[in-house]
Amino acid sequence: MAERERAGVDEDIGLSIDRPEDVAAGPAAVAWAMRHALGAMGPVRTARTLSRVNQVSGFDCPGCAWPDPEHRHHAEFCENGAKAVAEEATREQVDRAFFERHSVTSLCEQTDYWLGRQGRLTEPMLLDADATHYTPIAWDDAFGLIAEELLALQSPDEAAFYTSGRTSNEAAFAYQLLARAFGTNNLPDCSNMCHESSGVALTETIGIGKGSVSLQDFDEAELIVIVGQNPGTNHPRMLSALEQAKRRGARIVAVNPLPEAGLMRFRNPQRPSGMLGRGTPLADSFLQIRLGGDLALFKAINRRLFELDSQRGGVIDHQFLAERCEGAEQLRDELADLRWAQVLEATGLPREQIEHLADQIAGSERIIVCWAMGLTQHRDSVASIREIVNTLLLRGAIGKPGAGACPVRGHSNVQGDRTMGIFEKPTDEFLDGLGLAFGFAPPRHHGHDVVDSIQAMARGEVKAFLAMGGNFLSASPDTAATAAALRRLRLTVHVSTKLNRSHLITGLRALILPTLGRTEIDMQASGAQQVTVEDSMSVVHASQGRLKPASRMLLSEVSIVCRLARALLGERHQIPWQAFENDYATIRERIAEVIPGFEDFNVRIAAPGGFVLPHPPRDERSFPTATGKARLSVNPLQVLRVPQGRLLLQTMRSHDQYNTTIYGLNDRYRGIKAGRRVILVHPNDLRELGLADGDIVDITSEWEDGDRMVQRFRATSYPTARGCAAAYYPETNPLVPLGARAEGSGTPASKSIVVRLEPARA
Ligand SMILES: Nc1nc2c(c(=O)[nH]1)N[C@H]1C(S)=C(S)[C@@H](COP(=O)(O)OP(=O)(O)OC[C@H]3O[C@@H](n4cnc5c(=O)[nH]c(N)nc54)[C@H](O)[C@@H]3O)O[C@H]1N2
Ligand SMILES: Nc1nc2c(c(=O)[nH]1)N[C@H]1C(S)=C(S)[C@@H](COP(=O)(O)OP(=O)(O)OC[C@H]3O[C@@H](n4cnc5c(=O)[nH]c(N)nc54)[C@H](O)[C@@H]3O)O[C@H]1N2
Ligand SMILES: [Mo]
Repeated sequence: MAERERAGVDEDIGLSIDRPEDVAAGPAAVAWAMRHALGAMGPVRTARTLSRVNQVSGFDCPGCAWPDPEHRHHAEFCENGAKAVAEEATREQVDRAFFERHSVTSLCEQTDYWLGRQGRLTEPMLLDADATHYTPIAWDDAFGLIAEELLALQSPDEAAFYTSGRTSNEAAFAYQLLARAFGTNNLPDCSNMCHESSGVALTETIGIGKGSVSLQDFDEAELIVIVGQNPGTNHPRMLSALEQAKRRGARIVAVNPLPEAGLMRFRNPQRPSGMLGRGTPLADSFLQIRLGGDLALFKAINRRLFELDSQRGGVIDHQFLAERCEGAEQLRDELADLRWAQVLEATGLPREQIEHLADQIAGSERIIVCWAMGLTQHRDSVASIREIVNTLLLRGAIGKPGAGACPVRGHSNVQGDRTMGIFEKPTDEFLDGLGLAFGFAPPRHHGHDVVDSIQAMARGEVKAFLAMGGNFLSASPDTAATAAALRRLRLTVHVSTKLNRSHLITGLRALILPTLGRTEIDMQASGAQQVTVEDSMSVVHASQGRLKPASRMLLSEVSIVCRLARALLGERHQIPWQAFENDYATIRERIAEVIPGFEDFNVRIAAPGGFVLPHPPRDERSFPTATGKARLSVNPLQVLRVPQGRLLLQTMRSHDQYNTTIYGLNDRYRGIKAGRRVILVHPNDLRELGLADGDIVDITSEWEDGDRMVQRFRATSYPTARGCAAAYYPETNPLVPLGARAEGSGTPASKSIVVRLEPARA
């Protein structure tokens, strides 16, 4: 056991591969959820916790951003939600004695799985310059130290303030206010690595960077196309919505290089019949596309929509295009030049399959297209998403019931954090509002996103790094380059619930500031506090923790921000930090003042289920672009060519992880047990490369600035698309070059990395 948990050596001890499953959820999922929960929390805490997930008076599940249905089941959570809750509500503790026992160097030897299992952080800790161990520090001393370091910088832009997507609206609003009052827009966030491409593409085309559907639309859709998403693992509650849609007669199409179990069949654990039988088949058709082939696919579909329309009419919504959109003629002209040879090369799909999907789209009035990381983390992500918007606009499938664009977000409040101003490129409107409300002049020049921050650290231009949650080192691309950049800093600060690798690869001095999780009671001067979050469908609702905090020394995220602000800014601004900390309703009052759509915020979150933010395309088919029209766009196709003997690698999640948090070593639906160092390759590709299933290989990525390598992965024969491989993140992040980014959004292209495989060196 001890051997397996050491970094890099878990690959061949106990690792086993079975046939992938073709059905998701069902009784096994419930059993797994309970096993995780009981193991971490014990029976009483398990019952108390799981009965509160996503209930009207409980806390928002920290798992994913899928919305809550209006009619909630008694247990409105899923296997992976239960794991997320258990991870936070665990009774294990990482206290001062733990840090006395383990030096930072010895902790570096441990796997992410081991680090996560050690339990909750309990008190503030300092790693001083040249120290070997973290030692306790009082809260006020910690804030004093950060203030001293930040005030010693030559410019506020020498600091960067990262945010992960679990942070509540209240904490996020206060945090961006702190950064801007200090004087910088360096607010990189996990969105930069996640749905940034969606935000950019949607803002350019429909004028707002958020999805246009609500959960009710799933009840009315005729056709649901799921592109680049693995909901069985990452958004399990979405399967219930899909199953319901399916029973009503909706057709579901999956576009994915992998035959993911959750897309194929589903057994609903919340219905008695779901515990028996083979489950409901979900996808009616499965297009096993090559990595990065989606732009070509949707271009071909759009071309066919124009062709069908000229043949028989009634396919293109001409009235909608004439009244509300622009750019349709240019699109038609450009698509006329599209060559099938290129489309087939890029997608690897048979022409009939593409035409069949186009025909389904042409024949359905109410169409939803859903997507996630399979679409956003490629060089041409923004172009691909714009092309999907073209499809929807051509069919008039936006701003009407049962239709629209559905980027399914990841972190439970990643969308809300952006709404609150966690953004390195704020609009002038937002800054005007902020300046007016708080009587200061916010900085106007744009800040660094994630990759820009790393590059600025490497150049010595950013010297201090603060993180509100997350695991910046392990989530970012190019692990070695990111580690080297972080090590150059004067100070790294992490507000965290659990230990992770970012606490170990630090600047000259480092602080860990432990915080309350969403499940816990947040008691302040005015009483127990609520916070709010926004889901993937723009619904804002309250969340209130019910568990006793893991330690008496924890502060809430809001308290940490407010106390740091007072230490850092003193009387420089008239921002009522003390009042904010005492009563979060006062923060919501100011949010209502600054951010459109939050009028009467405190009143409206009292309503069960919360309220929906305005979304002009969804609500009234109006498009807040510069011209007031929705924009069809021309997106040139440049097929990504993979040299002979190389594969295109995607880095993805297993069923037993939450981003960089590893819950366990199994990926049940894909048949992988007791190990994560695997690379999934098509059997014919393995053969052509002269490799066999079970061979241990080193993986090398090839990029213009040189090679990068990770060692000792088990080559595994798997039914993925030809020429494409898959392996888990974060183990393979060292392969993703900092320079490999999506055009237009800057998102790391972590799902299309050119690699070669070689038998592992002994
Ligand atoms: N349990 C659990 N839940 C989570 C998370 C977690 O780690 N664990 N993470 C959360 C977060 S932050 C996010 S962003 C979401 C992520 O949710 P997903 O996007 O579902 O996550 P990934 O595992 O990255 O899966 C990407 C999917 O896209 C497919 N894909 C990859 N490349 C392509 C391509 O080029 N074209 C097409 N059509 N498909 C492609 C892959 O085969 C895979 O099925 O989940 C959230 N929910
Ligand atoms: N190669 C590759 N890289 C990727 C991706 C990929 O698919 N492939 N996906 C990208 C995506 S989509 C995302 S969103 C990022 C994720 O990037 P991050 O959001 O930075 O990473 P997480 O692993 O979600 O962060 C986990 C840590 O958050 C802390 N935490 C948990 N809950 C709380 C809380 O309530 N408050 C606070 N303050 N801290 C908390 C814990 O200490 C835990 O260790 O990774 C990106 N990186
Ligand atoms: Mo994400």
